[in-house]
Amino acid sequence: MTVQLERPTDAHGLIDLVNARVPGYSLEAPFYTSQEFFDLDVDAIFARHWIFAATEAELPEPGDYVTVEVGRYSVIVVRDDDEDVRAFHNVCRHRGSRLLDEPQGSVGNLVCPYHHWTYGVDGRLMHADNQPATFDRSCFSLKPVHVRSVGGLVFLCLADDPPADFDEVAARVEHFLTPYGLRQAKVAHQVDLVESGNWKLVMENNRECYHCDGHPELLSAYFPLFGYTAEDVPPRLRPVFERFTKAAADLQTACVRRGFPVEGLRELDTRATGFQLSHAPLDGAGKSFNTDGESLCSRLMGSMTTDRFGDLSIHMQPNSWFHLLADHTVVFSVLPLGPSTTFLRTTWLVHPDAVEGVDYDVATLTKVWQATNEQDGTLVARTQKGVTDPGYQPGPYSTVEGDVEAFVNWYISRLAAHLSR
Ligand code: 3BY
Ligand code: FES
Repeated sequence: MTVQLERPTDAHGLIDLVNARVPGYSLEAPFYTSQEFFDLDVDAIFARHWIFAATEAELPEPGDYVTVEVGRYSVIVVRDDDEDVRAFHNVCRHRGSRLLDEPQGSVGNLVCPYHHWTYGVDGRLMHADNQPATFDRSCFSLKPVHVRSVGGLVFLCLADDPPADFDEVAARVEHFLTPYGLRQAKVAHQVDLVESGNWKLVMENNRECYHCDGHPELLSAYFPLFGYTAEDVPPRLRPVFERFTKAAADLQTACVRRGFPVEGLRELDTRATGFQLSHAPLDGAGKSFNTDGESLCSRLMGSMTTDRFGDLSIHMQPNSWFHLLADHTVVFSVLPLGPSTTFLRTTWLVHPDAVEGVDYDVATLTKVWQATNEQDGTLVARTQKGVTDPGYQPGPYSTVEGDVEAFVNWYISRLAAHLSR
């Protein structure tokens, strides 16, 4: 007898809510609060698109690994003996046991704790006890997950057929990353936060500086003009805009002198791998995310030849953003844990020869973004409470929330494409 599997019905009206989305307004509450949308987000967004998972700096030696939890998926990202980065489902090919429990570590081989099937770090099954003569080990390698390093930033894609535009995006972005030497960088510090909000609220909050008054530490170095055009700048920010204009001209000169590209890229909602890249000056001394804009690490990144090279920022859909400075880089990855809980990992990278306590101090290096993350976490938690309240009604975006809207447009278009398959 053949069992006929039915297509799942849309019992919760997800399709209607996606189709009814009003452009220019925040999303209806269920997008942020319901288990059904959480499950859809994992299936349609996180399991289908390229997501930022880790940095190569977290895997300096063969056998070094991190595990990445994405909804029901667990993925092992590991450096193999040829020093390539590989990714595998964290599932034994025998009877399915989870292989690795730790978020990071180092292994010679991957040994299943249950019946000790043993895999190489290239995923090949090397040993399994008590098998019949007909057993073919080559048929039971770990299931691979697509993985790509873009200048030292490691992305994975759980789909069988990943979005094909990633190669083009990777090539365009890598060109900017090369001088920062991220493939050789070292991790100076890493902080994990569990935020009390839906992952989209975390991303939306990152995509605007409308709220940047809430970030006093960040504002000592960061010009709060993200998303503004000259016409949007309110009177209170005019002096800031004047400083910015002068610093931007200096940065352009520094780029031209070094043959560094000066153009920005903004393709946030026009492609499967939505992304944006912009290079902006910093305030004060203009060097780093420090209280006065001064350097935080005396050893510069990669092949940097000036300590004053602004902030090369990259924002990617669905789950990451990056700030590359002359003296360090800070990277952020967002992973959904539940409808109202989200994992935010922040990693600070420095030159591999930078010495802690000599060239940099971890507390000082991380102060601005630790404070900013805490402040953002509070804003996200407040918003989660608000969107869960029956009194919530979607509200309109301001003129300086264009990247929030681009994120939501991208998200809705990806859900719509997934649901119409
Ligand atoms: O980290 C960022 O890129 C964003 C931009 C504006 C607010 N936040 C600082
Ligand atoms: Fe892994 Fe049996 S489930 S060896």
